[in-house]
Amino acid sequence: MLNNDGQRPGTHTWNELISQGEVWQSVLSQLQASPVVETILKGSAATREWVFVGCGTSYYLAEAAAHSWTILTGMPARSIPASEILLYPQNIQAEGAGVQAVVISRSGKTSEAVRAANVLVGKLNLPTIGITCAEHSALERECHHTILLHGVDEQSTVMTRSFTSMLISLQYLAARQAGNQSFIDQLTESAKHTSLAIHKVARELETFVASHSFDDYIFLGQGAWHGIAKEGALKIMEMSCSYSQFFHTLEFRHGPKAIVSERTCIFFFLDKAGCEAESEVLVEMKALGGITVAVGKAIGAGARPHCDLIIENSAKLNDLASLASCTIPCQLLGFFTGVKKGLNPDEPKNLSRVVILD
Ligand code: F1P
Repeated sequence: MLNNDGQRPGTHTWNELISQGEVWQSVLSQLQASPVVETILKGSAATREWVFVGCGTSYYLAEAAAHSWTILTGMPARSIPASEILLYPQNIQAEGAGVQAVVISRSGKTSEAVRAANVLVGKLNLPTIGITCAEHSALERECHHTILLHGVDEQSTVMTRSFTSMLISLQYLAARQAGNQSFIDQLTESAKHTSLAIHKVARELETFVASHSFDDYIFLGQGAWHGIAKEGALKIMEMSCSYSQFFHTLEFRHGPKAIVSERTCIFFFLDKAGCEAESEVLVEMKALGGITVAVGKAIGAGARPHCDLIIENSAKLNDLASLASCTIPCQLLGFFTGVKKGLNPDEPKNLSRVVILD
């Protein structure tokens, strides 16, 4: 079936999604040669706390970036939806020196993100960095410095490679702040590994979607992976108009597991620190009849027999360097589910590429 421009449904989204490994390699090269990155690093020597801000996918990115930042630098970091800064600026508690704001926006045009940057700079007098994939943006005009990623932006409404590229960019910045060249090397390795592995993962997800039908989707993650769980849930909603939710993995036992059935798809992001406790939840949910997907590197022998699908990251990489790649199976699940339902991921229902408010 072809859509009105003679292309298969989701062509733009597919091409952007499947290009992530190559694009990440280009992004890391851009960052290594970026004068803006050097200026930011020089200017943040006295920074004691980082605040990451965004909307939608970019807010979930902010959450994953904040966790990554604390793990890599040891500094406090938090994520805030842009709307909270607009509605409750007094709650940001950012008085005093040493707080650095980072506003994340693929388009650089989202009204709430641009307005939040204006409040951070003007009202709260905070040094504010932007990161975006679009040139000459309103966000860039509001921020003191802006990291602009070339060759990343999408034609599609749904964010895929822009999410993962801006995430690894912020992880790169954190690693540079911490003088952790080994982690930067791991990011480069993750990009190369993803280029080689992404088509195999795509085939596995296509087969999985073709052989199952679900009423609802659950994404479970702890720590930095909770932001990935939120993004996974959003991809399914955006690309396939399916009902999905996210929880901290261990929180799922405290009531929400009531919905688990044979028609519930449950994604578990298993990281080294939490895998033992998270795997116990996986075994329990399988026993309740749920269909379980394990994503990560720490899928232990105890969990494996209870997984309906396992997507394993490269054994050579540490967990955090694989954080972005954990998003890809969710993007693929949303894409193939949307196409299976006769939808066109390039034209998601009800959505606009950028939310512009009057
Ligand atoms: C943020 C956003 C996306 C969403 C849709 C509308 O965009 O809310 O998360 O998927 O594309 O815009 P941006 O501020 O990152 O451009």
